[in-house]
Amino acid sequence: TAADFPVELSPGTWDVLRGDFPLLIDGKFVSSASGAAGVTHDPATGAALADFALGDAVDVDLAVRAAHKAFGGPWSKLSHFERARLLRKLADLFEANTQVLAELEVIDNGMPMWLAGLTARNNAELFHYYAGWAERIEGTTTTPPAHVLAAGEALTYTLREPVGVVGQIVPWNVPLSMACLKLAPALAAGCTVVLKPAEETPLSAVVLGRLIMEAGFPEGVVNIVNGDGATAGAALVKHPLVSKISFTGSTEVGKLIVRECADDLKKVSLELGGKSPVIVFPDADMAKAVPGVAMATFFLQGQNCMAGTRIFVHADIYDELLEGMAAFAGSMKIGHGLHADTMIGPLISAKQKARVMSFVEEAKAGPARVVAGGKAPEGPGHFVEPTIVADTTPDMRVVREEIFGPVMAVQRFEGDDLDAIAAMANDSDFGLSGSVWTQDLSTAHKMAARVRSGHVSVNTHGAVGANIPFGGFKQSGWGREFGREGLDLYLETKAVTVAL
Ligand code: TXE
Repeated sequence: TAADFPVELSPGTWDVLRGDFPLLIDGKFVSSASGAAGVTHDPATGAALADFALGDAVDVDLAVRAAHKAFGGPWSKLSHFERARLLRKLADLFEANTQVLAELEVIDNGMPMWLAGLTARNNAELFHYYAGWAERIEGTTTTPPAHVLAAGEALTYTLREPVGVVGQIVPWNVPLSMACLKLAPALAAGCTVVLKPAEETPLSAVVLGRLIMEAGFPEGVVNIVNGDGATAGAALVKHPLVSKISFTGSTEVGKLIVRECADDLKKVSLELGGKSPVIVFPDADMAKAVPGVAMATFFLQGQNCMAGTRIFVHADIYDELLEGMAAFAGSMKIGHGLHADTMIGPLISAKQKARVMSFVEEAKAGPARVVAGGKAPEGPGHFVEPTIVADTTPDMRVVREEIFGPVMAVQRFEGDDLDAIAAMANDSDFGLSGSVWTQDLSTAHKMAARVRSGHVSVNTHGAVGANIPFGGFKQSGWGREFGREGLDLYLETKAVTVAL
């Protein structure tokens, strides 16, 4: 009811909330075969939001078979241009439904409204962007070596063909964006999809499914099965008719998926955890570095794979930066994401809050110092204060492990040996993102080259978008999403040689 929310939801959101949250299989919105349903909650209040159909292996099998049939059906007869037109129609529908999609993300995931609005608009842009790539999928021509076929007597060309049925498994931290950034390139490439959203955040994917059908995608091209990871997710990974798995989530489950996919050598792309370095040099513009570095960690409550959580600060500015960031963290408004001025929303669950607080309590025991935050306001919402742990050392758990919460670990460095600084920053199993803060052009580019991560920012952190390839070095993943490389994940190259 309206009393469950601190701010009035738009009528469109109420229409969605008062409806059903079914599965989308073969173009139809259906209950799960078992009749099972899950309940999703607002992480800011604990209030139950909606029941949703909870799929399992039976539903996944139906969805995969529908996707397989569609792959060989009318979908494969559409030209690249027709696929692009459908993607553009979907982008327009996203734009028309931005408010509803943003509100659903806020109440199901907890993110602040300003961020949900931004991601809803980014998703529309993403569909436009990959519509452009759909129109530009093209191969090359060449001739085979003369000792294979005589010069002038042969021709080789390449075809770029869709991989097939793709299983896409996404997490709860930015639910709709994760789904869209996987769907858009797969559809542009001509694949068909079974999407499994995270069980914590099932709502926006159901609206996404309705918009996909409204845009006119043929039935079975996109199937959406909400369900648990260990049942629906695992069944999708194992299904023999699935040609590729694209996964975003924990490193642990990523490794499990790789092992499962080894059996039938499915293609796999992975976007996993991070523990990204932020390196602040003594000449950094402090007015920008203070909020910029703080937000590198606290953006999305730190439930962000790109989060910059290992902060290396030169001794000359260590105290000044710490003081500035502590004041910034203390000023961040914590609350329900629907409030316009909320900067820090709740974490996704009580479990995640407990996990994050275990790192904070360990840090409080010393020898590091907690200089901001460090507390979790009493429930029912899963809030944790933005927390800064200073004087950390490389071996501490708070420095080594992905926390996925608003907890920053700060270390001091001295000198100007860029190789030594890079070695410190690269001392991690992960390599997803990172940033360098300096006004010296040479330092900036030299450090960008030395940091072993898929994305490095200078004087900002984690600025990604539809056209910027994104993915991990080391244990942060396989492959790059976004940009042209994001499309390549869903295409096979076939060479055709013709003896003339
Ligand atoms: O992830 P899981 P969880 C990290 C972050 C977080 C931790 C745990 O550190 O604290 O992971 O989060 C599905 N077969 N990231 O437990 O379990 C699951 O249903 C197939 C980083 O939520 O990996 C969901 O859809 N699928 C990250 C998705 O995997 C399975 C984002 C992610 O859940 C499965 C999220 C299985 N056996 C967490 N088990 C990032 N890179 O952004 C689970 N799933």
